[in-house]
Amino acid sequence: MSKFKTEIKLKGTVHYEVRDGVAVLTVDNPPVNPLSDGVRAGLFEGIANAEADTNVVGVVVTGKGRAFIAGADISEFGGEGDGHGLHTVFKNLEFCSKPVVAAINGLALGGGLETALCCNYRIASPSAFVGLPEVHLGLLPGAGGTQRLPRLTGPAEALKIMLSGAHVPAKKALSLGIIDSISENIIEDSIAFIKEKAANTSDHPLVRNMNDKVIEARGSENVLVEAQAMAAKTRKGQFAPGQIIKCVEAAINCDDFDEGLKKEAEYFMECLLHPQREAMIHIFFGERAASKIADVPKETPVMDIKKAGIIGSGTMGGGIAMCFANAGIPVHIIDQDADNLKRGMSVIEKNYDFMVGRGKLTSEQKDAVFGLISSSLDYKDLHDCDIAIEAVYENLDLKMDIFKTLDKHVKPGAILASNTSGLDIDAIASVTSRPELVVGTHFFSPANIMRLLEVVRGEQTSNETLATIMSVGKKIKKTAVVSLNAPGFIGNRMLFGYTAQANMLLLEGALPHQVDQALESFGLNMGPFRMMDLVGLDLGWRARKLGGKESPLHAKIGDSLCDNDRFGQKNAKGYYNYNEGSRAPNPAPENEETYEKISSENGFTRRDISDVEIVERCILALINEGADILSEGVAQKAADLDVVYINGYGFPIWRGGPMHHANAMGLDVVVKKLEEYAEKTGSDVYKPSQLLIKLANNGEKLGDAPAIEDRKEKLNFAMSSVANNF
Ligand code: 3H9
Repeated sequence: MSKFKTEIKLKGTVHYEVRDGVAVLTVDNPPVNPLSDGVRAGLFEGIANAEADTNVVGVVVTGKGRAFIAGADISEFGGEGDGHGLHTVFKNLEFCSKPVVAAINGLALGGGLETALCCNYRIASPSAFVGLPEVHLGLLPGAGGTQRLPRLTGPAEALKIMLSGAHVPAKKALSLGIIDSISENIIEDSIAFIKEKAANTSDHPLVRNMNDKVIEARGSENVLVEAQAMAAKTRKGQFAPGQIIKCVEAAINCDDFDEGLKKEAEYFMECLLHPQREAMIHIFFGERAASKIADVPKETPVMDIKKAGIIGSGTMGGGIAMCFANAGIPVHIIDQDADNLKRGMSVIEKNYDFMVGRGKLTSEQKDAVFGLISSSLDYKDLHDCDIAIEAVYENLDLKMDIFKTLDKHVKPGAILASNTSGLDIDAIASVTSRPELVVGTHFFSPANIMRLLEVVRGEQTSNETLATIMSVGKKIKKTAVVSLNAPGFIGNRMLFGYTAQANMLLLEGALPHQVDQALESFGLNMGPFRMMDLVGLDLGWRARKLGGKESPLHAKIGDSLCDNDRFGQKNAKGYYNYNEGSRAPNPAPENEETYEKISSENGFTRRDISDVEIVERCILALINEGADILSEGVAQKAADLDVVYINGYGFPIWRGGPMHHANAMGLDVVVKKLEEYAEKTGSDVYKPSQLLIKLANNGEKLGDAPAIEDRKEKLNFAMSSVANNF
């Protein structure tokens, strides 16, 4: 094999080899072969070489390793030039005078599938996946994908693929006409195939000329209307989906293929320049960076987790067990109560049955995955687990008792994890003989669905334990983010200020549905009052009653609703009313008397509050608390907070998370607005974080946590600025 020599250091390369009269171009840009500058240059030269070599009759394009090509190089977007040369490369590939087959050995995504669509033929290995996932990045397939895919699958299927961003398995891709065949022996078969084609025909198909399916869709609006409905439902607030639909409209209606390509390029550029693109790519890299811990070396050994144990068969325990089983890891659940355990196991089975009903699993797959979950009432049965995760309700004494018992029964060297949303991991670790193996794993409910996993690093948690948990997180398909051990960790601590402000707005004169609508229009999945109703208003109320504590100002209305037996969705009445079996909120005008009474008892004259004020006050509370979390070093970097908020709390991905949103607003503007609200409300919540002031003064942005010596104070659980609120 020979490598192209280039003078400037380019990223990635393409190996060129002639085998049996066929030029084999192998993209090599680990780990997933994006179309970086070196790959584009390599493809360009490779095609030119194949054209020039009279011994070559055809070309195979393939990828080295697990991917064919994972798309354009995302790190190049927003830099200088956007993938210079890609269109030229594709043109040369498409109009190569020798037939070309894409040997899709693995993932062919975005520009990767678009490469394959420029080839005359496509053969995939059985484990390959294809897809156009650009929508996840605020983009559209901008290298011909929106024009070529509809010509193969028909516009309706192409729109589904592009709007969902789904990875389509080879078998389905074959049935949709995206690929021509599947082969176990992909390189050899592709070489033989293209040789045979070169020998027997000069008429090699080009996707651009396959017009039947787009012409068939002409004159009917149905396909586009359905796509718009799908986008409105699944991608609320996003810019790219509408652009994708406009591209497919062009594919359907333009007689000239190149005219459609021109429109695609125009709509692509609008996406590229749109702030949503920057926000979504920030999250793409933020999610990947979150799993890398600055002071844990890359080469830290990772333990082999072959079996997991779960303590507690409630909603959380069951959901966590499903995550492990879904990843093929056997899991044993224990509970102290036989009825609870029976109920828990039957809920898990029902969840799997539901998936079978929806066609997401076959019954054989269900049997296999459910078969990985065993259960019993005895701690001793956890003896051979490599990790035991406690998932009982939030009570420090109870958790400490459980950890003492786990320490006795679970084999030495195994990790002991607590699924806590805010309790002190160091206190829990202190009762064991292995504090270095104790870690917090805060899953979000429903744990089998929600992607976020907050990993809580105790004072003594070892690097090996952390590295193992981050790797397990990836295996069970979670986005793991590390938090230091501090009250509320990252997510719930930020949430605290946000919901407290929503409650203050209620005291000052807003109504729950107004606050919810304003924040949902901003892009949140669910407004704070709907969320509080879902979680249950009685949790804090009960804790305060037990502790004989008075309601803090922001909790007075919620506590009063609880005094009147309004606990939220669980008993069909809270800030809203609910019909039996429905989660849809209905207005509760009967609450208004309570709001007025409590406002006036606490010296508030209720006033009209604008939607702008609602959004600013709630989101600024998030941002300001986030900046404190960062300045204390609880999170490693601002992007971690964004990843937490998007994956665990329904913050819109297209705004890039609260900290990215702050950077986009400009930190000087953020500080000014905080000062205005501090003055207007008299609340400390809006006293700008020192970190924000410093960064704003220096014209900088929120990024990595400050160096330890610059942090506000040496962190410990009790000293953290919000310790008293939890
Ligand atoms: C596009 O194609 C636009 C065109 O239509 C038009 C252009 C004009 N570029 O996720 P992982 C890195 S837009 C650069 O941990 P996995 C990633 O950052 C693109 N880098 O592995 C990570 O780096 P690090 C359309 C990329 O196995 C490493 O590779 N394509 C790219 O869990 C491993 O990634 C997409 O949207 C890239 N395209 O998942 C696909 N892809 O190790 C985006 C990955 O330093 N990629 N990296 O942290 C993915 O969805 C997943 O990475 C993939 C592998 C499924 C491929």
